[in-house]
Amino acid sequence: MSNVIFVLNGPNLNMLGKREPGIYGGKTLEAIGEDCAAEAARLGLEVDFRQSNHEGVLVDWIQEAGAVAKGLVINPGAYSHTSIAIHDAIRAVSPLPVAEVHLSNIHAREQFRHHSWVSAVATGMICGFGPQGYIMALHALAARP
Ligand code: CA2
Repeated sequence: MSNVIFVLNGPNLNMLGKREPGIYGGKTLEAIGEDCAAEAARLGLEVDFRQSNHEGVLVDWIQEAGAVAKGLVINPGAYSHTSIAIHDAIRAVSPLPVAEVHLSNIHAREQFRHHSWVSAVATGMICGFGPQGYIMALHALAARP
């Protein structure tokens, strides 16, 4: 069994730490990736940490995760609220464990962020804890058989 966890990040998350620190905090996505790699090593895992602004690329990577990974952490960004393609891709890699992560508490924000098409097909969802959510997600996946 693979010990690789794919950590996928959707649109605009490459801007983290560069704009809107009031909502998303001051940490860059690169720093979050480094923290994930360090925590994964402590858990005996490896992370493959990626970001794309393109829905189809994320679909390709979800399919790749289904073929090679132990689990998937995904922050689908705004595609959470719109993408049936990402919903279908996650469904198609079942029973791969999938942790959906959002930095912000999407339920405490605008109405249009309250619904995620990903949540119904994810194993579980963590939101509102900032970058710590990624670490929590790694622990959740590491604890699965
Ligand atoms: O809270 C999250 O992690 C989100 O997935 C972030 C998405 C947003 O559309 C979701 O509703 C919730 C947006 C990511 C955009 O990140 C930026 C970072 C800095 C500057 C501008 C955008």
